[in-house]
Amino acid sequence: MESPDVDRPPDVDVIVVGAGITGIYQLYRAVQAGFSVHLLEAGEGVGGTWYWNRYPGARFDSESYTYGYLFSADLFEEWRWQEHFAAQPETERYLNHVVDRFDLRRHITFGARVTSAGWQESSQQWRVGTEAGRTVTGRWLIAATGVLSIPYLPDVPGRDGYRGRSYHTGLWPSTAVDFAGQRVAVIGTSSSGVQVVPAIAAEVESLTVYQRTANWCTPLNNRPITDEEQAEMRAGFAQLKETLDTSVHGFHHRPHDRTAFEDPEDERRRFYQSMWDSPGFQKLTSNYTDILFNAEANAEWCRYIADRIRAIVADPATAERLIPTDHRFGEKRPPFVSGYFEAFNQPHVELVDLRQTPMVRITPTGIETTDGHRELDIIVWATGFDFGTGALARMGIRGRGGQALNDYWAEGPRTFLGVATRGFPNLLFPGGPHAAAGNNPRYNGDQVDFVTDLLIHARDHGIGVIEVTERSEERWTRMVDRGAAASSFGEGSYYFGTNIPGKPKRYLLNSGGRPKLFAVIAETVAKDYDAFEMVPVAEKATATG
Ligand code: N01
Repeated sequence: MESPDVDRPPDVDVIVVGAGITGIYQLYRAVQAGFSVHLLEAGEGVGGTWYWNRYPGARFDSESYTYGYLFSADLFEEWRWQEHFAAQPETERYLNHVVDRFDLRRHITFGARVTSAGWQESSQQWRVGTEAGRTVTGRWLIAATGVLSIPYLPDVPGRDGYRGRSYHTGLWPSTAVDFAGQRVAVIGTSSSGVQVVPAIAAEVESLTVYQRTANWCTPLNNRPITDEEQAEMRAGFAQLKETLDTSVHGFHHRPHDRTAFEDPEDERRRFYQSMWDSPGFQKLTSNYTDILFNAEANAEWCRYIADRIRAIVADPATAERLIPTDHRFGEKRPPFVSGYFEAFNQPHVELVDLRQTPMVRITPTGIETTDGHRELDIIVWATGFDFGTGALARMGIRGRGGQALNDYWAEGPRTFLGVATRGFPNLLFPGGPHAAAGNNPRYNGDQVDFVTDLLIHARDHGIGVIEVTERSEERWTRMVDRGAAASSFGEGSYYFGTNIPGKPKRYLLNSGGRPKLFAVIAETVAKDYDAFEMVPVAEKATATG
């Protein structure tokens, strides 16, 4: 993709791709630092995940005030989250507010899906092309394209011949879908599917939930934020920020101080009840400290959850089908629910267990399993995403010598800190693979801060090109791969890419967690970014934008 840019300065210093929570923060930081920036966004609005996943029931399962931005005390002070776990419309409003409050919208082009991105050796800049034919050049390319942005539709026979309406949760239309009086199917029973089911159950004529694997769902325990809590939260902002900036998983929950069997049985039972009643991820972050790694403790907690499911679901056979039997708690990312199990007590809601009666095909009018055919008006695909690398793989990225990123990563991603890869100079991807493992905005924010400081360092030292060293990339990638074996997530988790046919099985998170990220960032900065080879700026290529 070498082009005639040799004598032309880049259009801007920085091209950012993606106006999700990471891209917006990256745009803010880069603009604040004095760079000229152009952000390209495929959607027609800001929000990223919170723009595309506008399906009924979509909401946070991290506490709203720990998920939002912390870079501005004023912003924190003035935005009044309605609920502990905000629903998608509120989050989308919040992100629009941020963009306008900090005057960022003028840097964004919407409806600009990036389909090519080539490193221009001679001019030391990136040349980025969109689906609509627009071209932008920049010294730096920052792909803030997210880990859950490419919806996955399984290749079920007959899928494309279906004549009813069908929607993927991750590509939900901007106009409301009318479910009233419709015969609806939801395929997939993980985080997205279990949010959709109770949200539409009351509206539809019939709801058939196609489950392949039951998940360890526990209550979200969402509720409105009271005035008193609003005031407390504001008064405690500095402390909250300190906690979130340093916490190992990016949550504000206090870790427990005991292993399970330090407590007697009746105490453990009471504790499990308190966990069941606790908000969201506290069931992971504040549970017994050995809950993920002590098989006996994990099994006991699972038995507790199973009993609670049996107590909610009236039909015993349905209850048993909703209880996982093939994985322990925390082996997959656990979903949090509001009224999911209760939905199956309604006579028009039915669970189809695809392990007992596998799906045969989609017909023009419905779904056929080995148990027969069901006529349907709407199919909701809650079947997940091409996690971690999916978006980067679809941007047509080519680095030095025209090498395709997809070829370099054919066996899985190779990164340093989850933000850079060798052979692709001046390309950074905060919030990409080898990154998040917890409350995403906190990790991604750490990476954005590192990336921005790196850009500032380069500018201050007259550096035009940076490229991560082979050694640094190798060390980080090896750390990720070795740590994967000790991760609580099993290889059946999409964190290993195994939900996508043909995708190499590699761990896609940072198995060293946030402490490792902090340590290596600190070491890199202390050593003047020696993890990167740096080449002085060529005089002719200075941004105009
Ligand atoms: O996707 P998933 P998701 N036939 O990959 C099933 C975030 N998120 O969109 O387990 C039938 O977890 C598949 O079955 P199985 C969060 O990080 C957050 O639900 O492979 N079923 C599974 O049930 C989450 O982890 C929130 O057997 C098929 C489902 O589809 C991530 O997004 C809310 C199938 C896919 O589950 C992804 O969650 C929602 C087939 N051929 C999402 N293929 C919050 O609360 C797949 N499935 C913040």
